[in-house]
Amino acid sequence: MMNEPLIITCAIVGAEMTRHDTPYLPLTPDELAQSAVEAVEAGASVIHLHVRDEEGKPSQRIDIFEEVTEKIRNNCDCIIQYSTGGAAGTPLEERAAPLELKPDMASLSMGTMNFGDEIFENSEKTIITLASVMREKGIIPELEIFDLGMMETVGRFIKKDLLPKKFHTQFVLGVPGGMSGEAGNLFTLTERLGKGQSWSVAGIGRYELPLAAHAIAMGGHVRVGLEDNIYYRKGELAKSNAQLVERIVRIALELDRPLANVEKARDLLLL
Ligand code: KMH
Ligand code: ZN
Repeated sequence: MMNEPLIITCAIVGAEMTRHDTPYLPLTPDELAQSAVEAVEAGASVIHLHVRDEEGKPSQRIDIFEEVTEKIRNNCDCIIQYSTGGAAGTPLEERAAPLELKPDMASLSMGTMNFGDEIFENSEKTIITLASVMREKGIIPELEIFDLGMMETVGRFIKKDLLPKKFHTQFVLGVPGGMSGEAGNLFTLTERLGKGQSWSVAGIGRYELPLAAHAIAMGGHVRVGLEDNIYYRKGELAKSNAQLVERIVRIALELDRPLANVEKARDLLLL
């Protein structure tokens, strides 16, 4: 719906970026929590969370997820969505580990793909294992779609009752190995969705801003953040996650999309 409140998800760190790429990347539990809280204060209602270990490396350690979650919860209300993607190559048991903490939501990638020069493995067994742990623990999955074929997998899995009939999708476009972030690809993907399914788009790198603008105009939702894009504009690094969220808020308000507060976002995402 064109005037439906806009859910902004902020992907605050991811697994790929380093301090060599940008000095503004939050890494420690305190930095991650502060960056999440700032993003929520700027207008985000969902935090897509990866964490890093003491060396700044991507990690799926439960204790770090727990610490960051507690620090975020102590300072703001938001939907916390754990990554089960981890970094390319993270073993399945590690990817699933933080689900023990029963976050509100978790990401669920819907197929194997090249991810730059690595392989992001999401075999049927991997997807089914993660989906069934989420179902068992009452965690809402966000279906991460990087390529058109992954939409077909969603359909097949729903038929087999491996996924809920009503679901929320994140189209992640622009990963080398997946669909690129041209607007036409977003149109193609959204046409495949049935009525009433909610969707959001995360454009990687230079695709982040134009895809966000398209999604706002089309009635979808938006993900931004340093996981996906470290630049505010060409040649100028974003100084924070909040700065990226603030721009989306300004565009949304100009396009008459009110912002979803956390309660509304919970409602829309069926939490
Ligand atoms: N880091 C990527 C290999 C997710 O969070 O679920 C996978 C990813 C997806 O970021
Ligand atoms: Zn992620």
